[in-house]
Amino acid sequence: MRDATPQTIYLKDYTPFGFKVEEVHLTFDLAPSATRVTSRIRFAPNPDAADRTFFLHGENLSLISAKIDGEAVTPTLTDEGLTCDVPNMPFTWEAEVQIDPAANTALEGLYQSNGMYCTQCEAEGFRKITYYPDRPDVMSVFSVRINGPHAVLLSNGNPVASGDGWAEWHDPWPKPAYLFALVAGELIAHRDSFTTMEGRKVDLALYVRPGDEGKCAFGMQALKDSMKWDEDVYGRAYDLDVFNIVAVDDFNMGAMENKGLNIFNASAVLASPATSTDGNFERIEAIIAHEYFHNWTGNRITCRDWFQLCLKEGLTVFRDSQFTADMRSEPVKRISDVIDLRGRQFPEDQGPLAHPVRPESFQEINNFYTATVYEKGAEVIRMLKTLVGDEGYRKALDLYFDRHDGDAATIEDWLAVFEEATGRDLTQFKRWYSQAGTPRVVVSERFEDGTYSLNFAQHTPPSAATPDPQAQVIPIAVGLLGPNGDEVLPTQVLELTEDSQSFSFPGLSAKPVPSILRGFSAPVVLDHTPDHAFLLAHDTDPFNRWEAARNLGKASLLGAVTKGTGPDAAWLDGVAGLLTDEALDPAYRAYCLALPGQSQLAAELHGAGTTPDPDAIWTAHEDHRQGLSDRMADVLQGLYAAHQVDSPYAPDAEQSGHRALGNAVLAMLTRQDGGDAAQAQFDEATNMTQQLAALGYLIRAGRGDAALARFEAQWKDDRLVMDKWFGMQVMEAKPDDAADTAKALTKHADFNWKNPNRFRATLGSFAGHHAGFHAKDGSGYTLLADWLITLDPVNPQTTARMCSAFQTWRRYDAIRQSMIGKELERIAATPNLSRDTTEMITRIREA
Ligand code: B3K
Ligand code: ZN
Repeated sequence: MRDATPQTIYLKDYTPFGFKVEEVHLTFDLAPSATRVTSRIRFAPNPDAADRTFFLHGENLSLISAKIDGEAVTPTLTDEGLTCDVPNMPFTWEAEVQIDPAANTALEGLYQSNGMYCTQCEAEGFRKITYYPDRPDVMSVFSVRINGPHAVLLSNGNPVASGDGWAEWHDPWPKPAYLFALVAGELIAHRDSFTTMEGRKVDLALYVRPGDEGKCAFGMQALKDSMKWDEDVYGRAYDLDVFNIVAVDDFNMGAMENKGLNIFNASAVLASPATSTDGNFERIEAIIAHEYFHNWTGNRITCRDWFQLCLKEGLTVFRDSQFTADMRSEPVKRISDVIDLRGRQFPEDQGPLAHPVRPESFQEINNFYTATVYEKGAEVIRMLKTLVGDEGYRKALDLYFDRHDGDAATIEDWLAVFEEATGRDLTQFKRWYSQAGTPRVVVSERFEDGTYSLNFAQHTPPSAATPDPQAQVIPIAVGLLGPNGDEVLPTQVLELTEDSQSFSFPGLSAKPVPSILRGFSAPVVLDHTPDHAFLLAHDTDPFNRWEAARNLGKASLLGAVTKGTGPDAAWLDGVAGLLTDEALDPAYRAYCLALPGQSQLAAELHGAGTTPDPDAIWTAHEDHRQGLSDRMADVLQGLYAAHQVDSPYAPDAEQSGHRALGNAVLAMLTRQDGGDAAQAQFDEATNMTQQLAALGYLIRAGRGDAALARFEAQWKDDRLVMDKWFGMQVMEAKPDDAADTAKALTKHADFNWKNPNRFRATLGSFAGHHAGFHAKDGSGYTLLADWLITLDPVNPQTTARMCSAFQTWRRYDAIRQSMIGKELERIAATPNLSRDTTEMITRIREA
């Protein structure tokens, strides 16, 4: 068995491939269970390579024939590919293979989704299509012919010719195989066009299944906005005559940036006011931008090897966050990114799966498409930009695009352009790429003779990946406020480079209150307890003002869990003040209301040496929500009414801000009126944002049955909306009912567990229900483990990803740890467990 002894691949072992690929011709004869793929590939010896072994990757392929320069050859086949004797000069390799897209449930390689053919090749899926050097540093020009009885036949690049039952495509831009794509099916095109700043007219199309035509307009506009933004902000224009996007129902992740032919999970592109929430619209806009931006950061400049994944992903996430900040609100985007970072990346960095932004080894690369590589990778670039300034960043990026266009590059290449463009030595900064773990920064202060001093001590907890972390370069944005709340020192960026370092601010008439880590200028944990209530009232930095509210809420919740205290008055007063401050952006106010997540509180308790009790945390959360609702009771009706939107629905920042606040207020109102207002909103809702929020509050209030039935009757034929129906019931279940609710849903006729969206909506939501998943009797652990074992042989990628639900297991009490340990053992002992899941479970257990 291929997976019985998984091999570890190391960054340090990189060597170039022995051959260059000059051109690739592929012909596909499509048939659901017997697709024939014929390849004609021109190879030439690579003068830069020492090893001339001719090894082509290939998995699950039936080789029909192979030829070199027209002569039949008999290669040596293994489960992972083939080797063959080849001439020591340029030659043409031809092979015909047969594959079975209909049986491909792993959704990697060429597969079928509702009868349509589509591909997913990143990271190593092309080897399931034909024999090829499937590694990102092998780049070539592809020509593709597709034969099949389908209305739409698509591949990368520009269309060359087509006829009844066939189409030819040519992609002039050399690319690695992971960017290859093919789509065939009975699809409908939603068309538009865009003229680039270079004067190229680009035909744009969004291909969807019949019935989804009405959900295309927003995605298309987002694409055009992204194309324009990349020209305006990064000077990057699009480079083909067409840009196609295809929506697919069965997809392992959000979307994929294949050259000229982006393939999207339907949930990440299809949108309409009646079926999508404001949050869906914002996510769709961001993902479309992300995939489009990859055209330069990922496709034109790709990665030398998969260890360099953050080179394209960190940078592209950073770029899409800049885009969203420009399209919507910068502070709100920053707050939502930091919530996400703390919710997903910090647990990774602080647990058994910790790895550097650029890992040094892996068994299955698909397991490293992580929050660390993506989100921390983006934070690292954000810090770099803060350190070199906007102008230095732009100069470095111009140099990067200029120098590395067409390259398969490395993090060393990336840092070198910054060093050259700005003259800055980034040797120490590079540790952000090589060290795992979240640095903690402890702050102490002193005021003497008009001089205020701040001392910062940094410490990164050691991990298996980084046993001996060294001091990192940490940009800390600081401002000082005077005792009356006025800002006495506007934001300055301090550069922390030592284990411990002090900074002085002379000439002050009174001891100031510091506002530290403004804008969350570095992905660290700040250990500092300033006067949060004062900062909440006066800070000029919107992020830190929100953070102050968050810190008050957190302290109050932790007090409730550990000492049984009720909601803290300073938190209640502070949040009430922000909530009713009509000068503030409603979206921002909605964020100020939100409490830190229950899993984050568990992490805080664990970090402070207390074993977290999930039920106690759940109760504290409930009590705080009730406390705030009681505190605000008199103003809720008025606030709710004030934030209803009368104008026709638009998913823009302004309207969605009002709806976000309106719905947050409705949640509180439901605690006062038992759900009458929520029922009214549900009954009258004309958009999904309001309908879904009301549904959730009705379930929470214990009167959701009728609404759930109506929602199901209304939306049973819309798979994306039904994902919400599945998810909401689990998310809003009481802790004692969550496992039973999820289990009952897995028996529902529409629970198609092979569809990753439906699986995640149900089991993923369950794993995210902190108190439900961690139910005392262990039923949650067993439920998830049962489903992971069921899904693994069908779809290893989605299974492996969801194993991370167990990554925090060492935080909990001995009984829970022992129950989880048994489930992990049971999964690990499953015969023929995939390489993906084996690696994840092994790493989690080794902690
Ligand atoms: N590059 C793809 C992710 C591929 C994941 C492979 N397991 C989507 C993205 O980051 O844009
Ligand atoms: Zn990406």
